[in-house]
Amino acid sequence: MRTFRSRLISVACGIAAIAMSGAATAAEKTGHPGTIGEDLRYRGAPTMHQDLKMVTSPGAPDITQDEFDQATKIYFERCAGCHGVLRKGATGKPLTPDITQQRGTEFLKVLINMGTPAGMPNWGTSGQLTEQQIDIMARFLQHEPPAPPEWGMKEMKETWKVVVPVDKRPTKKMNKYNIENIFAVTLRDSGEVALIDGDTKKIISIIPTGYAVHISRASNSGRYVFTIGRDAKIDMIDLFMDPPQVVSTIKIGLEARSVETSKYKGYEDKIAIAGAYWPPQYVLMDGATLEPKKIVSTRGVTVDTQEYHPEPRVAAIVASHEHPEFIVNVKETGYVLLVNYSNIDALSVTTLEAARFLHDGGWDSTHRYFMSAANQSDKIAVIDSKERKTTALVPVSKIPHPGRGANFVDPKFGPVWVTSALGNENVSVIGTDPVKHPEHAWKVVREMKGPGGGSLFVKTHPKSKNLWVDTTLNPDAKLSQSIAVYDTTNLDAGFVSLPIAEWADVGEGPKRVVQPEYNMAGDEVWFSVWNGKEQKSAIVVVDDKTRTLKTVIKDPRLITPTGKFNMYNTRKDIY
Ligand code: DHE
Repeated sequence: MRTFRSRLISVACGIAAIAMSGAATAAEKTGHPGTIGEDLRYRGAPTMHQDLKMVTSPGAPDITQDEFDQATKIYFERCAGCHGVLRKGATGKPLTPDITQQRGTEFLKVLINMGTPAGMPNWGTSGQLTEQQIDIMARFLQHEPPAPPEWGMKEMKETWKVVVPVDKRPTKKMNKYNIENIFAVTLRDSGEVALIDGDTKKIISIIPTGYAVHISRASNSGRYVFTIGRDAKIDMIDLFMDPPQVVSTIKIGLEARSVETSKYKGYEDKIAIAGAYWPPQYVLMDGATLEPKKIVSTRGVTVDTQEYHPEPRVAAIVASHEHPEFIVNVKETGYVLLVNYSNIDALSVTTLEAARFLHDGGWDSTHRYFMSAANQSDKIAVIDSKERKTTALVPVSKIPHPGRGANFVDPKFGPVWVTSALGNENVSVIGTDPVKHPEHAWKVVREMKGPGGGSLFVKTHPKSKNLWVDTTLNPDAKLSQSIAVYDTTNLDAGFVSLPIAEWADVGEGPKRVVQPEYNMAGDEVWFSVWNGKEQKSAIVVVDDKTRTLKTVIKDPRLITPTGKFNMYNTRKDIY
């Protein structure tokens, strides 16, 4: 069984091992110029190497089927997150045969073994790949990259299953739970979601889902939860049932991260959408059954250099409140798409220019402006969902990572939205009120010192004066195991750190503290203490007013909890 450490090594293109060794925090230690350890640790590895067909190319050295299988596994686990599935290059350099054949086997072997200051990690000398594996990789890279299979309507239909038809579902809530205050908690490494009753803190049920569910979103009605696995499997859970259970499921590709349902007046829950990393596409589905209706490819040219990109992945998706539209971040091309679902058979898509690589984001407090992180451009794109335009590209400090961000009223600058960052310690506060505070709108009005880089998520609540900032991926265990909290009415005072992992008292392990999430009332905030698969994890619930420990949710079934989604707050876009 894989340990937490080995999993982290693979998700970080392998090189993260260097950063995990303790002191290594800086770019120079990662061997990837411009890429810091915190970022590398976060880069994911596609999981789909098993679906690849062997390709051999003229001019390339021989490779056997067995070597090809080994090489694709290594490539997808360790390299694809940076160099791309099709090796066209992303954070890493392109590795296509026109380049690699010119270099030749011996050159590539040295490169892979030793690494270079120009960007190649030292796979051999760091002990991560054997001499034999390096030889295989050097030969493999001179062949055309094997493309994973496409996933069209036929494949979707074959995996689509309505477990409980709409007319067989209950017409009213059959259980005793306050479903608005249920938390859907990702159990990352067990391929499940835990539904936890926010009132009693008891686990309602553990639901098998896709692999490593990335996010859960609540339907507009609040009745359904949609989860999407890394393996692109969506499960639609009916919270009216007793116990809640999956009523429809579908696999929309081979890799995915985002799912959402329609929220515009008159179209509530009529349409669902999911975005895939592979194939690069999104799909519109029936909101009640997940029946796939329309698949749209995102392959196209980049916003800046205007070059064709073969695999622009679909990142965050939100449902517009201003038009019958989904707002879709396309990562590698740097465009934001406004996908109008009012007539699926004559789909109209507005393409807005933003910047590369679009990743996560969320609404400002009015739910008109979508604030979206272009993480390799160090910018926040402000998308006006009403006027359908890019309002601003706000420069922020290195590698912003807001999750959905956090909104509050700054005593000096009025309504603001906040992001923390993977790449540096700053917490950037951006003015969001162009009407009453036009001089501050779409500008960083405060750059607050945070505890350190490696932050993934921030959170507050309209009823709270606290702004919570995690530092999940910071190599210093003291930081990755604690949370920083600011008083939004006195930001100049700086932050206070709370030892969340210590409060969890779960024993050994990395115990990374990740993703603050409020309950429905906004008076308590939940943190995952994300430990190794074989170690004890927990959820720590903190009283928001007193910032003291309220309770620790512990259960052997809580395996590697990461994202938590309170049904009410997720449904109403409260953060
Ligand atoms: Fe995430 C949100 C992609 C790694 C936990 N993550 C998102 C979103 C995207 C994304 C596109 C926004 C979805 C939306 O709003 O529609 N995440 C990726 C990656 O590509 C990456 C870097 C590597 C990978 O292979 O997945 C990655 N993410 C992670 C993790 O390692 C985390 C910490 C643990 C895990 O479960 O894998 C993680 N990501 C999350 C969470 C959210 C998220 C909890 C939602 C936060 C929220 O409050 O909305």
